[in-house]
Amino acid sequence: MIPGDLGKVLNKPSLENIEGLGNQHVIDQLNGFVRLCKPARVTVFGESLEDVAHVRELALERGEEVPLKMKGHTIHFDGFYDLARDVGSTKVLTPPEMRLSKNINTINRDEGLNEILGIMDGCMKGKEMLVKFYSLGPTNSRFSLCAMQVTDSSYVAHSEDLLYRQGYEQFKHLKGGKEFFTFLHSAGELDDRKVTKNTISRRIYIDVVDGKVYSANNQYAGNSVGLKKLALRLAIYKANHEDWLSEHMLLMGIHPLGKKRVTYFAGAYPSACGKTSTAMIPGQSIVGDDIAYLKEDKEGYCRGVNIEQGIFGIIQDVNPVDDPLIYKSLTTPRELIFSNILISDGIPYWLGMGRSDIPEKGTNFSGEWFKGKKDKDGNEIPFAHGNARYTMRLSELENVDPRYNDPDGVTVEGIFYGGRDSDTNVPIAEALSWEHGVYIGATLESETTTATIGKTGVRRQDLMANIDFVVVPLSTYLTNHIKFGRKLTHKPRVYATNYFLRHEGKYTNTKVDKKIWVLWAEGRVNGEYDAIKTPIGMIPLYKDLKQLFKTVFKKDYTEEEYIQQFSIRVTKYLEKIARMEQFYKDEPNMPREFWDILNQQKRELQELKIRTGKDAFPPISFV
Ligand code: OXD
Ligand code: MN
Repeated sequence: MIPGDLGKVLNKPSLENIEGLGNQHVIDQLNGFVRLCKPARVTVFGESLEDVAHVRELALERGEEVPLKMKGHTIHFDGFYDLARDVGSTKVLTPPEMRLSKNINTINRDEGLNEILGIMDGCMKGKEMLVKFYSLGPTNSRFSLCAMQVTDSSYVAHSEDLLYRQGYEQFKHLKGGKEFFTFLHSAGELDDRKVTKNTISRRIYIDVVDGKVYSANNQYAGNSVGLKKLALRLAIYKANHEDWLSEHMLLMGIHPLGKKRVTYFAGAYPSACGKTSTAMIPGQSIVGDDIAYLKEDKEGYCRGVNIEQGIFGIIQDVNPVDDPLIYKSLTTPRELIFSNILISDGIPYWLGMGRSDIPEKGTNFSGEWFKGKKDKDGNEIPFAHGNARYTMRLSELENVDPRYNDPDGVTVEGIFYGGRDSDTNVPIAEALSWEHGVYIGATLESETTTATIGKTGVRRQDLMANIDFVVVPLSTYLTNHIKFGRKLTHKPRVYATNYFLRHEGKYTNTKVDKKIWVLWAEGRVNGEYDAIKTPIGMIPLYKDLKQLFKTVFKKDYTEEEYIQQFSIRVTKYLEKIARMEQFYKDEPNMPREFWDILNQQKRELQELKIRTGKDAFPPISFV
């Protein structure tokens, strides 16, 4: 018998599940949520196959997802004003004594709680509250954390069943303890299309003190799915108060041609800047494409786990040439959810899919769509959205790494940092030290994309591709990074990558060239290539890239291409340094190493410029 309001709205299996957990903290929280949200009933799920199948059935029954022609495929629409992460409405609840950096969105904790509890009061009237338990990371692993999701959206619960490992049994291992994260979500009032009506009251409030996130009036997974970007924020807070890293990073195995070894890399790229496509480079294996926890092991190596077991991927440009493996998975029967693309006759169509027979009408994120349909500002609505997505399990992919579920994770020997940078960074450069690697991450910049609400193409600072998620002062976060690497006896090498460099408006590389840069980095980690030392890092020798292009793509890589791509754009780097000085100048307690490296790089680049009067230097100048 469960006392309180919860007891009145549970059916028998739910009662058994809640009693089976033996966790009074869970019961207390749920009692509070029931009082607040006032659902008509509450279903508490275990982790049996029937329970998992039931969530998907609910999503179909309620029309939150609609089946497509292909077996297992469904479509979900988020609504016209709910198509990306809403950074503006996402705030950290800060008690009076807590100071965060000025670029982090905050709200006084009492005020914020008052507001969100007001918004969520009665938000589930007449609806069913779903309660699910997950593991962030492989189960039975020292990396992993427990998470409870409470939501009225069966789409959210279904997405989480695809993206995360079930954690009901793991919750039992807490033995009644309160070491878990909680996510309370409500899609709010829905219209006939099952999309959220009151996006104006969309709020995502993060209570780092209490390990809880409240998310209301939204469905787009970056705002609604607690275990994704909401848990990333809570984990960053936790990691920075302990001694590990919670990062917006892929994990992948790199397999050099003709050799038996595999070397694991992590990589941070802002949303829609090549993270998934790096993890999916043909011939390599994917451990994860979005979020990793990194910890030191007993031998002083860095080990990483993917906290997810699925992909919530951007579908634009997934086509047989650029992303053959994902394309195959999206066009064959399996359980997957499409969102915000065009559906016509039960068939999905998305931007850049490589088909020329796109229908002139169908259903998309704007409702019934026809070619030429305009939004209220008179702009033509494309047939699919640029941030449209697919959600599926990693196990559906042919190239999933055999260790993706390993509770000990993989040994991370290299880290990539890359942004959407049209004019400064070379395609790949190796950091001169761990501290320089942290500097590279700290100075990552990128142009905004459709993954967040707002104008696209605006250059902004995005340290470690994590700027939207860092909920501790930036200086604390960077100091934690420096300390983390310092204590490792086997430090990963760090690489700056740039897939977006342009010359006279045109990209200097093709999309597939990233394979060469990652193979070069893998070779460096294994002592195979020499490199040229420059003030911004170690860059490849022409002969090694020429040979890699030849063996991998049977392509002649010319010296002109090399010089164009790997010249050090001194003036541009100096401009970037000035932007960084501006960005970090008011940040108290920055690690001394950051300013030392910045000043040294600035001195060396200025000297070069003054001595020669040139804007850019070909690699040969540094030999
Ligand atoms: C994502 C994001 O969806 O970072 O992964 O926005
Ligand atoms: Mn992401």
